[in-house]
Amino acid sequence: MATFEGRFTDASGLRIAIVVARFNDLVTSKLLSGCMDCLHRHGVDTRPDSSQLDVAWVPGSFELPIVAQQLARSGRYQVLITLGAVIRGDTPHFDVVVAEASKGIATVARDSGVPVIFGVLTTDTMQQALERAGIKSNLGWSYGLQALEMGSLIGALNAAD
Ligand code: INI
Repeated sequence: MATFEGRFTDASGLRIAIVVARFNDLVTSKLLSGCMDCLHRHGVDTRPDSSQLDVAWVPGSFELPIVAQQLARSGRYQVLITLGAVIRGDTPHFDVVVAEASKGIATVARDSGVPVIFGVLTTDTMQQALERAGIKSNLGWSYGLQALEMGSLIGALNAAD
């Protein structure tokens, strides 16, 4: 019997890309800093000249999948993280953006075999989003952990093939 699990240590072999939406930047920039803090504390080189970590900015969550797709196809990364914040407010646009972002991100992961962490907050209000991006907890930290786990897990599965 083989048991496969991801690791949270020895992240030196992982190359990671983060795709961040500028829309609701007040929230997404906090998710990004929480995520980078987590990666840094687990041994990932997060310095500006790092060859282990790249960051790409897109206009909104709707654009996350196309950029994630290009990064996944490049073959340079073992795991991708997408960060966005879609806030319902009064707009029906919410449902369209959330549906396209979530379907698109899942499709990129399945088609490429590169795990893509879904770090898109979907909330009714800005207050709820901020609570998840630093006021109470910072889910960016969790997305960083999930990236380490999935990147190393898929690596272990590939090595066993
Ligand atoms: N993009 C978001 O990331 N969050 C939102 O809450 C949002 N709302 O509400 O409209 C949003 N819209 C922009 C969208 O993601 C695209 O960038 C835009 O439609 C251009 O394609």
